[in-house]
Amino acid sequence: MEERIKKLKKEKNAVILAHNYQPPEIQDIADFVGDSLELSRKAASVDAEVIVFCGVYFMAETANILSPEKVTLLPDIYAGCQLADMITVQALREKKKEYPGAAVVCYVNSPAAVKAESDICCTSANALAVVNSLKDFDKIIFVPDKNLGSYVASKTSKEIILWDGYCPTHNDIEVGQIAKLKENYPHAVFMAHPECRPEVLALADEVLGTSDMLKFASKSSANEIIVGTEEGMVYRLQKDNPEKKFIKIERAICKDMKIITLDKIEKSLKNLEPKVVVPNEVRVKAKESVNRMMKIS
Ligand code: CIZ
Repeated sequence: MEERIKKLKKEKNAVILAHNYQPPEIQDIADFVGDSLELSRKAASVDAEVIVFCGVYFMAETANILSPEKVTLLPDIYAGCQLADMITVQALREKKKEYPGAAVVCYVNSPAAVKAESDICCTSANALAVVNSLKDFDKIIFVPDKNLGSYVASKTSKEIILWDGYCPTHNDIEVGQIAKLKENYPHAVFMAHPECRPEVLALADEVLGTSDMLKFASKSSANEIIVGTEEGMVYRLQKDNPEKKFIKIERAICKDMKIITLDKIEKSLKNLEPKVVVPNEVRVKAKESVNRMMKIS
């Protein structure tokens, strides 16, 4: 199947992008593996007509926002994001009415229409820098992840109005699980994703998005690292740093990330479906919000 996928890729002038949370076999056949923003930037810069985005819906949307001239395929159109589904444009408009003087910062894990309705987008890696860059605003509506929002709130002097959204995979990671792992691996460093709950982050040696986890792991002198995020990341870290031991958190699995299969990639390349297309009026506004972020990081 891998050979057939490679052949189809050539025929269609396509490139395969895989998120850090994708299953091993998908990461292994991808041309690039990374976080959602790295991949969308790659989608925009690469010389290909077709992007096969192995990730979830909002990520394929972001790729399409940045490069509408290319065909963006999501091999399973039902690969959604429960966090992104916890906000709608209508609900955000209501919240804006409640806080008329506030700026809206939206985490990249949000629908394109919510990005279009926001002042600026952010990732887990740059959320604090983005919030602090808004010099004219003391109040920020931060959507949709309450855990990332409260982490930012703990590091800034601005007032952060939280949205009641969360990533179930990260939110379900429990203090007890971390305590047990720390007991079993007393010399391990614990790095946690800011989508984890505050009490889990309180136990972390480092709070990092996936791109920064990779940088940290390669530079750190620690030989054992507990990885407080989705388990696909453990595969990526182990592959890049074979001499170190990476310890996963049991049950930290995003089911949506795992519904992409080699079989679906092959079908998708054959039929050039299912496509993700962001309507132009949404795309233009969402791109402004993404571009403002890119100027900062
Ligand atoms: O932006 C991404 O790719 C996500 C969802 C998380 C991260 O930290 O990379």
